[in-house]
Amino acid sequence: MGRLIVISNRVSPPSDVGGGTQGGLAMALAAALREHSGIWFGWSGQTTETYSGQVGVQRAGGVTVATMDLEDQDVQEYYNGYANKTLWPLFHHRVDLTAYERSFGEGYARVNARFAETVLPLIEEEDFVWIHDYHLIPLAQELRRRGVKNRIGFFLHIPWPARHLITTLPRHPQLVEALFDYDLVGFQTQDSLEAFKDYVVHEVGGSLGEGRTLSAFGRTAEFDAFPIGMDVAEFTAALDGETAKREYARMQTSMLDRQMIIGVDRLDYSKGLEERFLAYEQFLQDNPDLHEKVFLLQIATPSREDVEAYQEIRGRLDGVSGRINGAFSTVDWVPIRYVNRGYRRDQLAGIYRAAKLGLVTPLRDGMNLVAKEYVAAQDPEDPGVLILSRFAGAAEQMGEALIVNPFSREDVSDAILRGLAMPLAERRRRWDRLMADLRTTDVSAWRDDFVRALMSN
Ligand code: GDG
Repeated sequence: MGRLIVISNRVSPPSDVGGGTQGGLAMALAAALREHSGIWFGWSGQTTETYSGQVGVQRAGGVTVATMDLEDQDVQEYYNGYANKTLWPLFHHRVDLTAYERSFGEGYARVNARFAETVLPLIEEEDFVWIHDYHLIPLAQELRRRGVKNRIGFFLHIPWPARHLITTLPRHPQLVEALFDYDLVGFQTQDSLEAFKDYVVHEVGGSLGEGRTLSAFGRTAEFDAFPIGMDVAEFTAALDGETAKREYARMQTSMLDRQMIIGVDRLDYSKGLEERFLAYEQFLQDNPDLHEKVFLLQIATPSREDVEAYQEIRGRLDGVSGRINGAFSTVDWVPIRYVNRGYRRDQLAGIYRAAKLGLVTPLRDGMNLVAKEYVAAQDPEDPGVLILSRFAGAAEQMGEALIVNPFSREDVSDAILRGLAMPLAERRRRWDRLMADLRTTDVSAWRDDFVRALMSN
């Protein structure tokens, strides 16, 4: 059997992941590669004055990691530009934040061609290639142009947008056509799969075929939903470790018998943090008797700080949290503990466990692994309650959470009240079902399902 070659924008050697602060994608890929011999290829995160095409190779945790550097201009146009100022906001339905500049599109095409050129000598005849996320949609097309005949799969970690929104993107048919150079394309949810089919059928005259197949642009490929899971075993082990226990005890001491509500997110406008703070303010207004009895700990790790929209949301969150704390705090109670730094994964595990409620309210999210981690961290005898946005991909699987509309302050405020008051028997019943599903649909199941489908033809 051929090797698995995973390609993503950035790579994170698996050995770093345990204590690191990587996002969901890195965690999932590290887990996927732990069991498959193969190569993980991507951008090193470094820039050079002129592109050299040199590959740095390193062995880490049983995986061969190969990286290349990019030029400053590449990072501006491809990464900060087309990926994070055009595709990310558009795919998260933020047309108002979506910037289209010709140079971004050119940079995106150029860097995808560079990825293809650089990885090409590493691909052997029997290998399977698995490409990840919106940064690299045209990569299969670039590899095919260079004669690659291997099976190539693609997984989109973020949502596929509704038809009328993707059509606001200049040259949208070219972007979609590039997906038909893959053998298999995976989305997080049925919702994304349906939106994609809607586009293919109604916008470019494509058709639905047998099983997973879709035909358009004179080609046929397979498309399906493969909801990503978390690494339950790794997380449970972290939870049993000294660090998690120490962090749990530290939180208990600092809580002073108050109930903690937890939010953990990359500081990103798609995560609905401002709306969450406002909903929590509504809850404080609606429930004066609960003042000093609860607090919200929001951990928001800075992200993509070179992009203006991220600087703006950070400024707004400072303002809103400061205003709420100014209005409601007492001498020994602050309603929002707002923290702009990352924590080790095992610390996070202990913090999640100490929280009575997990508040996960993105405005739109491919999956959202924090929702899953919160559930996995709970004490089976006395589990907390997950409040989950209907617009997170995770809501398709996690119906036993309290599902809310993150745009409605009343709805979220009511769910907080309901969660705090939920009887133990109901909490256990909901948690048991959520946890059983987390185990059967964990990250290994996700990887195996995708890789099996990619390898069979
Ligand atoms: C993309 C999609 C999809 C967060 N703060 C810290 C920290 N984290 C970890 C969490 C979790 C991960 O980052 C975040 O994953 P999410 O899934 O919530 O979100 P994205 O980063 O936006 O990921 C998303 C995912 O890809 C996978 O396909 O679910 O929809 O947007 O694991 O725990 N980790 C540590 N310290 C922190 O401070 N160690």
